[in-house]
Amino acid sequence: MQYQYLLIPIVFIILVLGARKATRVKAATYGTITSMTTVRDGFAQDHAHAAFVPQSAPVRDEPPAPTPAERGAQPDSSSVDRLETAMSPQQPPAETYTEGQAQVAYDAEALVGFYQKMVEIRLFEDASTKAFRQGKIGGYLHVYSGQEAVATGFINAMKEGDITITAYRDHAHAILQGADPNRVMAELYGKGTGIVKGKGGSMHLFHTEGGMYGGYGIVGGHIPLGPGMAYGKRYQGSDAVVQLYLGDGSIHNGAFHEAANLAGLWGKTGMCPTLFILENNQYGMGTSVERATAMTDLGKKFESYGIEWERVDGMDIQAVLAVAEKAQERVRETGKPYAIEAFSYRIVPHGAADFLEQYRSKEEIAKWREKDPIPTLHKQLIEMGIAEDRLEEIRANAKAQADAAIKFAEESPDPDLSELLTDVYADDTYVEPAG
Ligand SMILES: Cc1ncc(C[n+]2csc(CCOP(=O)(O)OP(=O)(O)O)c2C)c(N)n1
Ligand SMILES: [Mg+2]
Repeated sequence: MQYQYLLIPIVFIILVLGARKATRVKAATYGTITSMTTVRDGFAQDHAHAAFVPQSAPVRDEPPAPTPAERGAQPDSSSVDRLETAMSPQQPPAETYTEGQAQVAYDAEALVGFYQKMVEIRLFEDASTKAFRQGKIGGYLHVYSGQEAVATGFINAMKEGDITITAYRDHAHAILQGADPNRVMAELYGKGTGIVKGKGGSMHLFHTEGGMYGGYGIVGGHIPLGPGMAYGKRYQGSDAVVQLYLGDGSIHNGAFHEAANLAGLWGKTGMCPTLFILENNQYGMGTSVERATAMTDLGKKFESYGIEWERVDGMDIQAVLAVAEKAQERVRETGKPYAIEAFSYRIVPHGAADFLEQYRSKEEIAKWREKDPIPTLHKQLIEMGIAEDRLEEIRANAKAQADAAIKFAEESPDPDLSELLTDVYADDTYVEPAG
């Protein structure tokens, strides 16, 4: 009978162990969704999925593939293979534009200009990341480091009246389209001098004077706006082209499929001049392309909507420049949508608040860093005979520009309180609240 007293501690231990397990599953589930997780990415994913598996799931004959949790902390090894395949010589090299009269030839001087743009963006991003980590920038911050060649190459192909629209990794697009870096930085700081008066922050930049129509934080949410604007422009008799940037993570969103379907359809009558620029940087937060879709050839998804596409090495500015020029003019001429899958990589974590990257290996990051578009172009320019000193001066000027932007942002005033109720409705429809 004296054993009955042992029951109390035994029951207590069972309850504690059970509660600990439940907490881990719950934390892991939320971890996948928010990325604010201390649990391993793979562990989080498994439990998030497990939470939605119906109880009556059919029994499979074949043994299931090992889950990321079973693989331990090792990242998906196929991510390194993917890099090899994507960049292998079998990939069709980007063509040089030779159609019609327009020959795109980038001599060393022109390339120095593109080098300067990319360095300015990189150092702006470095400065903003530092300020974010010092707690000076609120909200959230996603930088474009590693992907500079994509926007630099495509925005170069724009003509007066053309438009871009992108997601939240948008600082480069605004600067490349002529926004003042000081005012872009002030926007990140939420200051009244920011390009949208401190009301948008990092993810919602707008610079319509240069044709930049956002800056959107909801993944996939901006995609339908692209074909809509393109249709609107053609309807008004304009020959403008809309560049619609989207990430590999957003292509699985329903909004993409509805928008691509309409774009293909409207394109049949030449009414949808949209250039889809799929920035395939291999990951949507911590989820690799392999773990997001069974059909990983992302460009092919456009085919189901009658949209032609091609792939470019998005780490190679010269390749992007050539493809962009050709694609932009093709879309302008035909009024039909066209898609480019730009294979690229962010050499930094998803957001400036992220430090631990358990979903990709150091080896993989190191391999992609070898493809970093800035040192790559630097090397090419030296080989073309550009003096090292000149490139160093460009770097020093870009650093000074980024430092000046930080100073401007820090010295700028907060938005005036009177701005609280402005820009909520279009001015001509605004009605004073009663009373
Ligand atoms: C509708 C929606 N779902 C989830 C998120 C959280 N989220 C923010 S970024 C991101 C990944 C998107 O990846 P991708 O489109 O590849 O863009 P990248 O960050 O690689 O530039 C997710 C899931 C969100 N912002 N909006
Ligand atoms: Mg991505």
